Amino acid sequence: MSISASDASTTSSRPKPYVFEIAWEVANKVGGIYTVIKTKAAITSKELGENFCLMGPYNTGSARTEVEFVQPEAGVFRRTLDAMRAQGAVVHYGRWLIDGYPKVLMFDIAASAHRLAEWKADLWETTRIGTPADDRETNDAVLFGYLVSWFLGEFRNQLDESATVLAHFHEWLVGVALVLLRVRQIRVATVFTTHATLLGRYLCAGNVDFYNNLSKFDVDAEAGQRGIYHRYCIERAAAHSAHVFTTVSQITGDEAEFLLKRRPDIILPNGLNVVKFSALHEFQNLHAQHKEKINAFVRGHFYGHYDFDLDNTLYFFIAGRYEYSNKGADVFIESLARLNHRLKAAGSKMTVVAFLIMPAPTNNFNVEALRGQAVTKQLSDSVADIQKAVGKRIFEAALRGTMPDGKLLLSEQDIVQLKRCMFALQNPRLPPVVTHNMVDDGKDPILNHIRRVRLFNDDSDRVKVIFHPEFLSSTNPLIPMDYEDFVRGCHLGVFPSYYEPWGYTPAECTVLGIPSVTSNLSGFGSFVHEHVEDPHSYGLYIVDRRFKSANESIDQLAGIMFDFCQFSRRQRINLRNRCERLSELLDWKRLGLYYKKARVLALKRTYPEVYGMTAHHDDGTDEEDEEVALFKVPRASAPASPRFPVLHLNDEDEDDADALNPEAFQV
Ligand code: G6P
Ligand code: 1S3
Repeated sequence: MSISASDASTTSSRPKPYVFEIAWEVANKVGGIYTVIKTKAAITSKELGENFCLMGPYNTGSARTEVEFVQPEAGVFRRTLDAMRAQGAVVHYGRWLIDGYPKVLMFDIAASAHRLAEWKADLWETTRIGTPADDRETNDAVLFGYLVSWFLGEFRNQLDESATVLAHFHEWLVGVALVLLRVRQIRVATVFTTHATLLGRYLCAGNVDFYNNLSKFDVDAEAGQRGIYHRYCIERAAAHSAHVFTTVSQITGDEAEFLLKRRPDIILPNGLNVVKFSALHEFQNLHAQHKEKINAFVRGHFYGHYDFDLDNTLYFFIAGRYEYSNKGADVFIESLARLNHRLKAAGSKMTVVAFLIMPAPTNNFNVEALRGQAVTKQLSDSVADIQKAVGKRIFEAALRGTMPDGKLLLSEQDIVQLKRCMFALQNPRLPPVVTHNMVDDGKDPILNHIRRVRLFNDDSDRVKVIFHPEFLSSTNPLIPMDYEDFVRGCHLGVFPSYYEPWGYTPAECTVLGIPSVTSNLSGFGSFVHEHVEDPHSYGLYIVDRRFKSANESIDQLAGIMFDFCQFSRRQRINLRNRCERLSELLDWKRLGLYYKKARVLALKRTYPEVYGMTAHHDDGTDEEDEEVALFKVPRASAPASPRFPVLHLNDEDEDDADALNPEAFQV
């Protein structure tokens, strides 16, 4: 079976619905939901055209730079906005400047703040969801919810009966509007996607054996103890009110079933907007180019201790929201310590520089980190000057027909200048493990872990660590690179998450052709396990954090990294080629079909007279479930097989099957 065009949300006989997608992260980068919305916009715009519109809060600087605000043309959008504006609501309309150029509506929460008490009272009266006075985030969620439901109610009124409208809500923060639509019986089909559950995130971060106790939690009590009962109520009400409830992975689906008490109707895996190069060597060249930029940073950072060979150095990294244990930073650091020990014991010539990129409160860059870059730059500038002077001397001598005397090429002044630079490069202190001054250095979990395992960047260490507590950007004075370029320049992304509904970071590595480690507790890891026959052969390693003890998982990860260090350059190049080939699996062109399915189901449940009734099977599944494709990518190096008609992975590159023995890194 394959995903077929027949499950599109519209056929020629059905009207094209108006589709709204609502999220806090529309034109507002906070985390992974921004990536979902932004990367998916192109295919959804292509499918729905002018009937597609995104909605988010207008409370960020980013909206002002990402959105081109205009007045809507005459029509239903204009009429709805006019009606709302006449009553004092401030709603901005425009186009989000991303692929697909979608319509966007941004609701000014602050401009309606005077109605907070009135709306909170109404929420209590109509839904019995009580919200405390001092929770700013919830207050904003209520204001936004009332504005969005107001808009959708008005929009519906402006249309004639035969028109259909669907609203797709992402995460609890925008859930209030969904609940209100149902309470007010406004005829709009609704989909709710939870990208993580509130309780799941809190419980996991708190040292709980989460997955073995999922069915046993007293959810109300747990939410109450954490002071999030009201938020939990909004989330649970939205999940239950939606015509179609979805999560981003099976593992979060299980979590939702126990914590929100509703099983998702459909799983919507997260995709990416995959841009393929016409020739494979192009992305390999990019790796080399960007690695050179990381090399430049490393030379500076390790000044005075730069006694390792960059040709035998590998760059590993973890990146993401700073959730120390949820994102697996704890397991990563512990495994690095074991890797260090194993590399030393094996007398390895390889050096690993491990980056941790997770934003935390800081007071800017630390002097030591800046000094390293400054003295290295000074040396490089001086060498460039001397080079010019020496060149001139050689030229002059040759012009006069004499061979330049090698000993006289460097003037006394050059030698003094060089010596001054070299003295400045002496560094009695070890290279810093963190690039910034942390606001709470003594309590920072990553720093404390680094201290505990004593990974202090000693000369004898084969594993060096650099904690960069700020997201990367090309304007950064230390590592002037955007995140994507940094990933391209690295060798291995390491994301051994404990709580990770999806996990974009390893998926992004795959699309960029960089091998990575994920865990079987991440939605992405489970997705790969289900759809790829031998993920290791594609440079996608899955650490078992579900059925192994923490100690065993750490050992497993240290083993994966150790084996990776044994690869030759040729093998790494092959692995990158294979990895990049998997990107097709993650393309929205494929995964966007699950979104269509969710919409079809919601439309059928809301407008059965237009879209037909849904047949419910005895096992609770709907007829649409049959249309979902089951495809499996064969093990790398096997020829493309007719058994897998959906995904065609041809071995048409220069991949040398024998050069890479997957058994070499079997764990
Ligand atoms: C790319 C480039 C090669 C380069 C290699 C380095 O494949 O095309 O020219 O030698 O990267 O790979 P490495 O894994 O050693 O960083
Ligand atoms: C969530 O963001 P997070 O990093 O807080 O949503 C992302 C998009 O669905 C998902 O990739 C991630 O696992 C979740 O945790």
